[in-house]
Amino acid sequence: MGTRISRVHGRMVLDSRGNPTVEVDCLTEGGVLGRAMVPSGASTGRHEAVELRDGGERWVGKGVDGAVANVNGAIAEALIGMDSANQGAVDAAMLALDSTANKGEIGANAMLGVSMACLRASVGGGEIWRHLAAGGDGSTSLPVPLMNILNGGAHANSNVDVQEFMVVPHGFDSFPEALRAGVEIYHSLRAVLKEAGLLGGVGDEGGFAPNLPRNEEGLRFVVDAITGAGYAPGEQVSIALDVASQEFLHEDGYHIDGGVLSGSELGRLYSSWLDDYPIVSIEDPFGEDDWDSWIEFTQREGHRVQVVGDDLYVTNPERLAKGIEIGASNAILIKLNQIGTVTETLEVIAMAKAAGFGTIISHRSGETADSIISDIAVGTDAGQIKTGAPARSDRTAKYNQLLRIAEQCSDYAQIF
Ligand code: 2PG
Ligand code: MG
Repeated sequence: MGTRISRVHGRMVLDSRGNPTVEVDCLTEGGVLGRAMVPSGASTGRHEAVELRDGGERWVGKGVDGAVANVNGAIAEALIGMDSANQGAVDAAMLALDSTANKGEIGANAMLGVSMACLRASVGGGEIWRHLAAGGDGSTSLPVPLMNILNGGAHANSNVDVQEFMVVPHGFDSFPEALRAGVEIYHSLRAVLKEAGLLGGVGDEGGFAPNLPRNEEGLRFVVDAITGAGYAPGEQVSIALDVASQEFLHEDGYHIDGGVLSGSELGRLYSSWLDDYPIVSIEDPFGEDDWDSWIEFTQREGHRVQVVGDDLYVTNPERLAKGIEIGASNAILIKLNQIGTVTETLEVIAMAKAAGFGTIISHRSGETADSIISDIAVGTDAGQIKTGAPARSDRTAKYNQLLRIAEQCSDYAQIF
């Protein structure tokens, strides 16, 4: 059987922040090589699966020798001879090697590298997005990109609390046209910030990273950038935020704009932004365990804005089931490395869709040239992708893969 796994080999490579990460080669008996690289977050959720790091002084504590050794040892031993085309069995075999609930022994970075490499190997020279669509309900679409053009929070060395100000080019007939709008707006924002004397460097995801007097100023600049590029805010291009509020949640409340707010007060601040700006999506508006604030806000505003759980759900089926049951949000951010295998990721996507939740396939702030999330977004008909600014190769790799896929699949998701 040509798709049988003949070799699994892990190695350390570097990610976009200059930190070690795991790359895996999966070889089949038919001579096909599947290769994948694992991303890494900065504003990580407490409930994410474990990313195994060596600690100590080498690589500033971020070495992945242990994770690589697990790939080349226990995982390789378990997988050689298995059929790479049976993703479920491959992932189950890896899960069986780890007795913890959070992949703390083998490491989610080790498992995910193998899981993705196996998926690549199993399609041979074919397209991953087609393979995934065939294994699902067959539907595909090019996702609406949530493009992070202004970086703050843990991804920038600035005073801006909100982590991501994104533009959402939804009012277009095709993905390439939508992408062009996002790119033109990115360049327009550069000009707007330069004019204001605020142009400095960029943050981890390629967006500009100015200091601003208040977070709301970020919204104003983004609207100016949209109009400056000649697009209609709200009609053609709207705004999405990732507040990543867990990062500024302390014992006494949410520290934002120099003040301290309760969850209800923070929700009211968002409501006032919704009144004044064309915002279609807010991610992690509240902390990862502040379920009550999530429910209150989603009940009040869920009809007019997408409320997205990232740190809240960490792509975990149990946490998502709870959120669906209590109405904590109406959408989920999907990150493969939060849960650690392709199979579990696909299950969470299916579960979210069945509940009528929006699904956004996402990169991490520490990325690589791997563009598998583009294929996953199309092949699962997720509708949305979040993959940073249209700048820096680690981010543009995803947009460029979507441009390639757009030559074969022309449906642009109609969201918002
Ligand atoms: C997020 C992500 C990606 P990180 O919070 O959504 O933008 O950031 O990878 O640092 O968790
Ligand atoms: Mg987030």
